[in-house]
Amino acid sequence: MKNFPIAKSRRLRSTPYTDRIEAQGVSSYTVYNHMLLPASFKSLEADYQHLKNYVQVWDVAAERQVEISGKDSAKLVQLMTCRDLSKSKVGKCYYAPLIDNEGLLVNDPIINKLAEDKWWLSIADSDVIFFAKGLAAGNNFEVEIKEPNVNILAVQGPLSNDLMAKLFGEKIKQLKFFNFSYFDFKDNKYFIARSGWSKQGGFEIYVENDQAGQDLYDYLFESGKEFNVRPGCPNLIERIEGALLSYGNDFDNRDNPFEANFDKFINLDSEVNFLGKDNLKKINQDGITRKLRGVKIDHNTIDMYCEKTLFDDNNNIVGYVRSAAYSPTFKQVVGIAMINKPYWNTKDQFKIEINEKIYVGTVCDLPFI
Ligand code: THG
Repeated sequence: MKNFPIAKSRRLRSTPYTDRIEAQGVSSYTVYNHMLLPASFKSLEADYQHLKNYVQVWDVAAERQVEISGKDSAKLVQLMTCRDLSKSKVGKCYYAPLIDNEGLLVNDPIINKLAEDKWWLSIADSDVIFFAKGLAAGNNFEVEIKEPNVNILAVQGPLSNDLMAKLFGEKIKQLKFFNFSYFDFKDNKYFIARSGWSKQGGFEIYVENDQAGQDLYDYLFESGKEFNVRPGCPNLIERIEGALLSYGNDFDNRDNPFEANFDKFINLDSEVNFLGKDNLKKINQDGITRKLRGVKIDHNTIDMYCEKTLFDDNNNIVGYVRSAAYSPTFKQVVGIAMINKPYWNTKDQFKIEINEKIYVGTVCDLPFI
């Protein structure tokens, strides 16, 4: 597949920060929730090294919010996820797989509990809002469902604490992982969570006012000079090494949550009512026949625009690589693959074709780091 330009239109939404990242030299985008999501600046590898050593500001407005509020909002949110939210607390964020009636994955949002009757589902790339509206209508739930104008700025990397404390005060350092609170900066209040799609630590600022967000963006760069701040984005290499899963890439609506390693977020013994519960119980009893595993391949490049098939020595299908990139840390290609039983054991070997040549790879545990 050659590089191709994508035509601009209203359907392909820009963000309040697009002009800024364009001026700063964004070098590629992906499309996520019908919106531009930057994919690289200098290069995947240069961005990766910088993210692991300094601090980056990310335009992740494409992580859209589905706001569910009203009397039956808790019931609806619980109906959509197999994670037991009955003991959930306001001020906390919950990573939670969304499941359909068949027990298959719909999305893997962070669920933010803003109040007993107000929730933000910070979604991955699928149209959760229609799923939620359909369920609300079918169940006669008293809820309001909308996509509010929220545009997240993520501040990620080992120096993110220092940069954020400089703007929002030392008390932001006390914010715990997957908790959120409100912090002031220049007459504006910001919803800030300690979270983000990297393993380097950081925060996510859920910006509700475009102008305030744009000003904040500029202040982050002005104040961040001493920390070598740069624009960045979710980094393919870093997120594969950390096993941060990507809906549409690593798993989709043809996979169940056991296959995608979501076991610790599946609460089948709880009292709560959620979609697909009986089917998940059956899947759990029968056992799965494939699951997501790490793979290492003895090569220095791989181009991913579709699944890549893995074979054994007799040309039986071992599985499919779903995301992969060259890792400067491991000096080989690392990837996330759906591997069939019985080929899924650590150190099991397979063959893969890349650019018309055959290479050898091995199955390994996730995460890599
Ligand atoms: N932040 C926000 N919204 C998002 C994402 C995000 N929406 C889209 C996408 N990312 C949703 N998917 C994920 C996947 C992984 C994590 C968060 C969102 C994640 N996982 C941690 C881990 O695996 O180490 C912690 C999970 C846990 O144990 O609770 O952070 O990034 N706003």
